[in-house]
Amino acid sequence: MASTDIRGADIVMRTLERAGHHTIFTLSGNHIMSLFDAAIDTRQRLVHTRHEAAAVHMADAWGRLTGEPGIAMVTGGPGHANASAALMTALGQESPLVLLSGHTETTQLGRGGFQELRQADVAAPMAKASWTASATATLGAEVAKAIRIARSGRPGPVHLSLPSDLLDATVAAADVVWPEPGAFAASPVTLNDAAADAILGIVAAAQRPFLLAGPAMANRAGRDLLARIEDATRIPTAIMESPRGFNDATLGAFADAIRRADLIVLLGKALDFTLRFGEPPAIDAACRWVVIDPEAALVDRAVRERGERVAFGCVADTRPAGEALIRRVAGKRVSSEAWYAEVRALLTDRPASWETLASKTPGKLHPIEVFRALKPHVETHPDTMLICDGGEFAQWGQSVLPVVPRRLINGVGGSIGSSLPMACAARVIETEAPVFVVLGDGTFGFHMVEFETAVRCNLPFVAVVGTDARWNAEYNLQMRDYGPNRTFGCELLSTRYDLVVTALGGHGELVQSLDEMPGAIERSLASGKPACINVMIESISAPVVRSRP
Ligand SMILES: Cc1ncc(C[n+]2csc(CCOP(=O)(O)OP(=O)(O)O)c2C)c(N)n1
Ligand SMILES: [Mg+2]
Repeated sequence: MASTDIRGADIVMRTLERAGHHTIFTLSGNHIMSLFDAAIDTRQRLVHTRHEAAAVHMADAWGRLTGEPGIAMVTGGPGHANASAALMTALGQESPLVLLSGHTETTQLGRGGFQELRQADVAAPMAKASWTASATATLGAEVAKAIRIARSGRPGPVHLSLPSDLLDATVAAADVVWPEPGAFAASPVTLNDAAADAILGIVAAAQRPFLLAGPAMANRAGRDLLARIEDATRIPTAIMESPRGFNDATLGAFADAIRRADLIVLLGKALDFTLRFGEPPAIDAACRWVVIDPEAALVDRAVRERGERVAFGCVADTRPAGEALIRRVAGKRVSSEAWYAEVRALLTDRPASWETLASKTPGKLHPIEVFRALKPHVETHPDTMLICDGGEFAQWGQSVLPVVPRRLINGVGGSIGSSLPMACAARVIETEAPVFVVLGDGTFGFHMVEFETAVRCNLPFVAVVGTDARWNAEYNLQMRDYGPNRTFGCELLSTRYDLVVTALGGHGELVQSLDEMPGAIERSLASGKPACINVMIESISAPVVRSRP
């Protein structure tokens, strides 16, 4: 090897470094050991996990919290298949990430190569783009392209497979196609002044406009932008990021607000099942729509669904479009203060009867009691991270705990189980403020061994598990749809998850009465370790809020 030659794996690592990516969530495997070797010579931090899906969930959390694509790196075949499962959550939550998967050598393709799999095809339906690199010299350019696509338009996951022979091969340094700095950057599509003025004119003509944003806005920058849109226009806004749609416990009596709207502005929010496809009676048949979306296909879809009710549709990226609306409204009043106040009251509405809810079962807490105890700790620090995951228990959390700017939920993809890996990534990003996870006992099982990752990498967080010994969300579906005599296959054990965490080197607490909660939280935070507070709870269905009569 001439001294001016460079190995494919080094091209990949140096490219990530050039792009400012210094943290990689990974799990080792034959096809990517050259990348591990190359990482030694760069400033890359490898956070290595216990399951490839966990690595992708960590990259997903990174993408949502930083706005920059998280990087996951896994081996080929089964490693890639494990990892791919987690892409759906990132796709649903519009989270930018790049999954780099090792891959059978190109010389073995079609010959029954080791762990040979059509990897790009596996990931394709769950990614914005998915392909296999084709040459060593252009590996850097391909990585840059993956990063650029992940951040462009509607953010999301991108997959790139890296055949191991291309990573091992060397090429003359002069032949390497290094990406220009601009190759990593997205080119935002802005909303022009004429379009912004037209939209504001339509809003001004409406009596009860309502602006809805999608998951990509469920972060500090997005929430800040929506608050500024509300200040400037007085159009009420909401982020729809839950598969429960109108019944998202965070949004209070949302169903009663949206039903009254005569104009809905979709700012990067897909018209989909969460909006009941915009159909009556959930939404007024006469309601008009404005659709601003980064993807032409989604504007077209909305027009197909709502026909001539779509008063205006255009392709633009969400954030620049929001900024354009603020700039162009320039102090003019386009929405009524009374309607704004009415919607805000509905969204923050919680039944008065909740104040007196309490456990009726000795040895168990009502979910609301758990979150009342946790609430002051979530509110203490302005940078607190809160991650909610699972079925009924977490829904109580989402309705009682404040929507802190850095809150993650599993999201529109409707998958449970990502929260423990996400807490690890959250702690990599945030070294001071508390990181809390609230999750069900069934959900806890998906990735509980990531507590070992958290202990090993010194990533403390506090996970509050509601143990009702049941997949309660599904049990509730059985009760509703098939009747109390037809519940089946949803029972679990009251497992000592706190002892599991202790065995993995973390801090464990068992809580069976309300008075044990404050001490358990305080000791968990003070332990400085990844902690699990295992709370025995009554099995209670999730709250659904409707406005009071
Ligand atoms: C990956 C995945 N598998 C299964 C489901 C279906 N599912 C949704 S909620 C739920 C039950 C969750 O149980 P648990 O975490 O114990 O919370 P609980 O409802 O009991 O509070 C299940 C099985 C899902 N959404 N995602
Ligand atoms: Mg449960």
